[in-house]
Amino acid sequence: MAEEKKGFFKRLVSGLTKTRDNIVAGFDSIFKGYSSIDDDFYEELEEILIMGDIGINATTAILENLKAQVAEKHIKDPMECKQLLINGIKDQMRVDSMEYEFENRKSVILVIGVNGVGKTTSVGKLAGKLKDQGKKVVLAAADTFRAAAGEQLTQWANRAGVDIIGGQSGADPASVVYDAVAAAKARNADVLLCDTAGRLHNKKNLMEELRKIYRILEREYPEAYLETLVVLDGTTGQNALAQAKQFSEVANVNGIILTKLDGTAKGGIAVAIHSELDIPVKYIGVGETIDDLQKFDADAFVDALFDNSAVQSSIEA
Ligand SMILES: Nc1nc2c(ncn2[C@@H]2O[C@H](COP(=O)(O)OP(=O)(O)OP(=O)(O)O)[C@@H](O)[C@H]2O)c(=O)[nH]1
Ligand SMILES: [Mg+2]
Repeated sequence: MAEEKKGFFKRLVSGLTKTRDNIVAGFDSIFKGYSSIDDDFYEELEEILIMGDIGINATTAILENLKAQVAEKHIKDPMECKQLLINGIKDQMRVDSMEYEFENRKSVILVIGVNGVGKTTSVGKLAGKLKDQGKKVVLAAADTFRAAAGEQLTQWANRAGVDIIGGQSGADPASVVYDAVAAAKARNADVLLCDTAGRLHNKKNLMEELRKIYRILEREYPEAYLETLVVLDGTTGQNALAQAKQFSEVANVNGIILTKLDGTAKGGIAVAIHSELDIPVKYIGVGETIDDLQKFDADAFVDALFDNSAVQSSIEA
């Protein structure tokens, strides 16, 4: 387990190289380049954070927190700000363990998101993780829109070693969920994981479809804890933030799965999403295989994003 975690951190670190290079290069020049902490120093810091896709809200909050600490601790040396800054971001990104309650309860996880962001892949990976924890998992193939969607999810079900319900294209997604609930109950499943279609819905269609699904879940499976996760593609930066916002307007979104953090220069968007929308990033994806999904770990993530020395020591370890 510790080995697996270390391996994942390495992949995260290498995945976020581009993001880190952007931010850290700027950091180094500021923290070393300024001899005193003044307005120019803060302004340059602000610019780097915003350029790193961290977003206006989060940047403002991070800087206010830093300024307060600088005043309180009478800090004079800009170099001392670096660790304060990193720690401040970690604190802001920490996810309460209560946020993973669905992992401990009988639950339904509804996975939504636009086209191609990695919903089906994430459902497959998550199924594998939960199965490894000894849970009985059932998948609902409620993407009935794309012809090959059922087959794609069936492959993931086989990889993860879990059951799958549905998959006939053209069927009503809500009726797939209905059947899947019946199967989950009959098989005494711990987790029912629902993949959904990612076609670009307009808001009205999406709302109607989700409402139908929620109604079935409420009526047929009231004992299950309901978790709605939005999948976002980490390479799309500010666009991902806009999507999260739109989904949060039509559904009660409990968390984010942020995918494709391997190789993106826009990894800072995780901080923006968390701060702007107050929705925690609960899982991150760093690749296409079943092991490439992990719970979000604020310390590991922020180190991978900002801290060259933590990154160095992990690679050497
Ligand atoms: N590099 C990388 N690729 C990923 C990751 N997650 C998903 N992908 C790839 O992204 C592509 C789309 O993934 P899907 O899971 O099919 O996305 P989807 O949201 O289900 O797509 P639709 O059902 O068509 O809306 C696939 O080629 C995946 O292998 C990730 O974390 N890293
Ligand atoms: Mg899909």
